[in-house]
Amino acid sequence: MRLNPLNDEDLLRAIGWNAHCAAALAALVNPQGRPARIIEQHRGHLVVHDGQRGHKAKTLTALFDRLEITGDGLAVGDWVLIAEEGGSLYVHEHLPRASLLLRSRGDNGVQRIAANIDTALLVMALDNDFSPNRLERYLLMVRAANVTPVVILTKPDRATDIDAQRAEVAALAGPATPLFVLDARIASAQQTLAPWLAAGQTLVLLGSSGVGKSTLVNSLMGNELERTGATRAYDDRGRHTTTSRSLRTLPQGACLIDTPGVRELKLGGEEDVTADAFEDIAELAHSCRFRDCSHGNEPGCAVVAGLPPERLDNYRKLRDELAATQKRRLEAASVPMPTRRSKKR
Ligand SMILES: Nc1nc2c(ncn2[C@@H]2O[C@H](COP(=O)(O)OP(=O)(O)OP(=O)(O)O)[C@@H](O)[C@H]2O)c(=O)[nH]1
Ligand SMILES: [Mg+2]
Ligand SMILES: [Zn+2]
Repeated sequence: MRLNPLNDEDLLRAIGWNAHCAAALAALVNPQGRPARIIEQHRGHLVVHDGQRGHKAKTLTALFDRLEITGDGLAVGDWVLIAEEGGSLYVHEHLPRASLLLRSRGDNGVQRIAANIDTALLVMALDNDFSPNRLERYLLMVRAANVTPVVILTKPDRATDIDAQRAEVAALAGPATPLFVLDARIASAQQTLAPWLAAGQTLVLLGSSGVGKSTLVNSLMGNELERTGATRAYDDRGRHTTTSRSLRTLPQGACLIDTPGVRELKLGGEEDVTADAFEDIAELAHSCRFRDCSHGNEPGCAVVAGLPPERLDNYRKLRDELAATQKRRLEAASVPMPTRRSKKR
């Protein structure tokens, strides 16, 4: 499909269009409409951006149904094709994604956090928010989606022991994962994160409420665009100031998605605990006596013998949670769709 000259690739690049998008578009058999990106998602409508400006749009029923059947749905960051119909703008097509971040919701469903993400900025504060176990979950989720994690530890001015906390996180995240300690309120965050902020890149901010995600957006924008909120004095917990996900373009060229703080991150079910977070277990497991050792009560288990007890606990917890999530998702997928007749009975 030829792109509309008023909506050419240069304009789209400003909202993250890249070679993957172009290939996805070229692969469509009979594309209807012009490319745009979902930058906000509301109850009754979407906001899509075509490279020039944002528009309110609705999803065409046919597309909605098609996605529903496959258990999919649209997410902020998705690329779509839009076209007018009867005076309103509709999303007609959904382009295949390069990546999708997922988490489990309480009701057995999954929440699509954001799509077509290159880098996830995992933000954790060095105050009472500090929890290496929680960060481990984020790392798992992000790696499962083939998204590059960058860890940002904020509020150094509120830390109990920066060096020890940093070392603990570095050991957990591994040498390949960039790790920064920075005050989200200061402008030098722009220089620190410059390698990830080039045009064509899309980043998402993830972390608890009150850790400074929106503050960081403002520092990167050089502007007070996002609302921020003070944390509770007695426990440093945030007040859930940001309430919806939104994508914006940074002066450096990249797109950044701010998200509301998550109370508790439940794994989406796609993760691989051993490969993506516990390489030390994978390594030790070669020496277990039994090849299918579950690192429980088996004799000769090298993992139980070699791993610090806390790390072993966290591993078992994540592994069991993941198994339960996968089982639930499998069960949900095998429930036949209710037909009209079976509903009446
Ligand atoms: N002391 C200190 N305060 C910070 C730092 N970074 C952010 N803050 C403050 O922390 C509070 C919460 O920041 P927000 O940016 O609203 O946090 P958020 O992660 O967006 O929170 P939600 O939108 O609720 O998910 C604000 O009052 C910020 O000014 C920091 O490095 N040090
Ligand atoms: Mg916020
Ligand atoms: Zn074992």
